[in-house]
Amino acid sequence: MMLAEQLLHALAREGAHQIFGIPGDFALPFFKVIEESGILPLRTLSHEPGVGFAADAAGRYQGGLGVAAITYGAGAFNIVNPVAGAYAEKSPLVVISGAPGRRESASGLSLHHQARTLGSQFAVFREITCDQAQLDDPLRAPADIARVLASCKRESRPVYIELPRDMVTVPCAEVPPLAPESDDLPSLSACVDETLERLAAASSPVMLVGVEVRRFGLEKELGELAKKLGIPVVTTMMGRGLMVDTDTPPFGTYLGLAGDPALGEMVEHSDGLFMLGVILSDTNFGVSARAIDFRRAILAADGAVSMGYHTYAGVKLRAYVAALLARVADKADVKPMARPEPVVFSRGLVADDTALTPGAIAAGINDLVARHGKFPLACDIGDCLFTAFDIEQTTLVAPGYYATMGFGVPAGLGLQEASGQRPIILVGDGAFQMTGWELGNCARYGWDPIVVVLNNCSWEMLRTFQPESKFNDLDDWHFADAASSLGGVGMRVHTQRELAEALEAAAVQRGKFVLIEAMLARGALSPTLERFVKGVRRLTQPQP
Ligand code: TPW
Ligand code: MG
Repeated sequence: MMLAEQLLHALAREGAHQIFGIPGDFALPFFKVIEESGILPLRTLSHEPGVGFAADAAGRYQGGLGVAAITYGAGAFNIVNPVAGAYAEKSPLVVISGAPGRRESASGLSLHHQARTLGSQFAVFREITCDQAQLDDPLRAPADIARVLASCKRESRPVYIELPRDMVTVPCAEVPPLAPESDDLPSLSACVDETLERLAAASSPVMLVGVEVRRFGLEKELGELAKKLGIPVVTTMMGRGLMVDTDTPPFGTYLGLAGDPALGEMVEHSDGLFMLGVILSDTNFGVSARAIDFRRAILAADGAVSMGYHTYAGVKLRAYVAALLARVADKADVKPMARPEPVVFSRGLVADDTALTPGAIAAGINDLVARHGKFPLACDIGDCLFTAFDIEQTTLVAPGYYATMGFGVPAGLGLQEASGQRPIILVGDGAFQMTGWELGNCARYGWDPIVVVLNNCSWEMLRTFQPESKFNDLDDWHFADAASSLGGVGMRVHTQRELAEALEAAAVQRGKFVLIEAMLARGALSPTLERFVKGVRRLTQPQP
């Protein structure tokens, strides 16, 4: 079998379900094999950032592997930002770049798409991926592929594979099975003992879950663990959408001053904060009303568990959770914890001529969900992300930490491809200007997302920080008018009545994307962004 086929079989075996890509001459031979072998379906998009975001979202959703295939230089450098985001947010993304063949590389000529040296690209990707391989030797390739895919899954971070175009069809042996993860058993057992002691001693433990829980496929297990321990579950901002389909759905999302006050209090006053797969980022903890004392908390993330002043190194989340579950099984003396009131979401959008606000959009979507069931959500950065916290918890992909614009639309396409479910995409006008065009690819693949563009003709989030700058004013692009030429349906709405009607029309219109351009006044912020801005001001302004 040829090298490219072995690579594709290994990807499929390790949890990839499709490849997003854009070819180029250095990648054409590989794309030919992708298409003709049929091992994994190929979904081409229009711009490499879209490819990266869609593949990232598919990997995030599936908890398997997202795959992005691009060409050397121009294609690869275009995908740097999404790969950096996947690194920061721990998304298992495999980047496969075409490259010049060995003879061309040795010709002494500068090759097209070459930046500085032929190795510049490899050096750039070394910085933003957790493992790399150059498949320039068919004898070494199987072991290199196995190592890189194992790293991707173990660390849940992107990896980089460079495939010279003359290596695609060379004969190559099968990629060996990935080595099983080794767990340091003595320390695991001590770690589990101490965890359970600390939780038992706490009077108000809270389980706070973050992105690694989905990446390592542990939502069901943690639901079970929470039930057995009788501990309430809350997600971080980035973990929003986790565990919604378990028996113990989270009570809500911890957003500090920007979120539900009762929930914030519960997390900040907990004497047994049990954090699983949580990234200690400013977006997760930056606007706390009261500094969380992390030394009194337990943090399991990044392949280690820390509590108090010490760390159990080499304790992987999956092994840790499994060991906890096994140990708690024979502990019948856990007392059920008092549970906070669930967060109430606004519903019942009044269909009248009131001008739209982000809060009304959330209410309209909650009504839609009540009538038609849940939709997975893909979100961009901007007030659309804060609006998502006023929508009932559902699967969510969003750049909650790295905060790159342009994620929402292509991520929504990746989410539909991976989940088979129709998503709702929430995106601001500024972000839509970046990657909204990718909707033109929906028709080809039968994707039909409902896209709500929050159009305030503004980089509004930036305006909240610096109101005096006129450069935050954007023009009115009338996005709904472009929908039909991209193969979809567009509706521009100004009032609550028009929004309610448009959402209902979108729900019954299947087979085409529906773009609802929701016109908002500048300064009309979501309740969560309003609280967030106040919270940031409170924390950054000197106290009198
Ligand atoms: C790739 C910086 C963060 S939020 C924002 C900018 C420019 C404005 C977003 O405008 P939009 O949404 O989409 O209309 P809204 O609700 O604020 O009006 N470049 C990239 N990523 C980021 N985060 C920025 C710039 C930014
Ligand atoms: Mg805007």
